[in-house]
Amino acid sequence: MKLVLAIVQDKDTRGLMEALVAAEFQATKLASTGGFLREGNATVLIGTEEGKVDAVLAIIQKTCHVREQLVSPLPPVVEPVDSYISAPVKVQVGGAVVFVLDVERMVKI
Ligand code: 2BA
Repeated sequence: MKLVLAIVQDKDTRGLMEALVAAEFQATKLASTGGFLREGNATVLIGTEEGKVDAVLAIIQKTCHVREQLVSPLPPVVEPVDSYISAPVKVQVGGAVVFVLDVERMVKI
């Protein structure tokens, strides 16, 4: 058995969860926060058989989109804050960051 752990943007979570349930996968959504943007995202856990991992990845790819986001860099420590004009920079976020893990044992109690 495998555990697919997908970090997705909030905007894509609903579509992803609906598509997973429609394809009869079991999934759990956890609220999470990205370390770089410090914004809410979602971590979706999907436990499934090894042979179905590619189907899960295909659903994630179909429902999670790449977006550009503007970030304002923090002012450097050495310069006075009022002399620093920060230009927002663009970063690309998503579609999804996915980890596929081996599951040693799954138990429902
Ligand atoms: P964040 O950490 O908020 O990162 C959002 C986006 O900012 C990233 O998109 C990436 O394009 C950019 N970014 C991150 N760190 C950066 C840096 N030091 N310099 C410049 N740009 C940077 P994604 O790569 O699509 O990642 C989306 C979210 O997935 C991340 O949100 C984080 O929550 C998670 N993530 C990504 N890689 C991870 C990893 N290796 N381990 C755990 N979580 C990860």
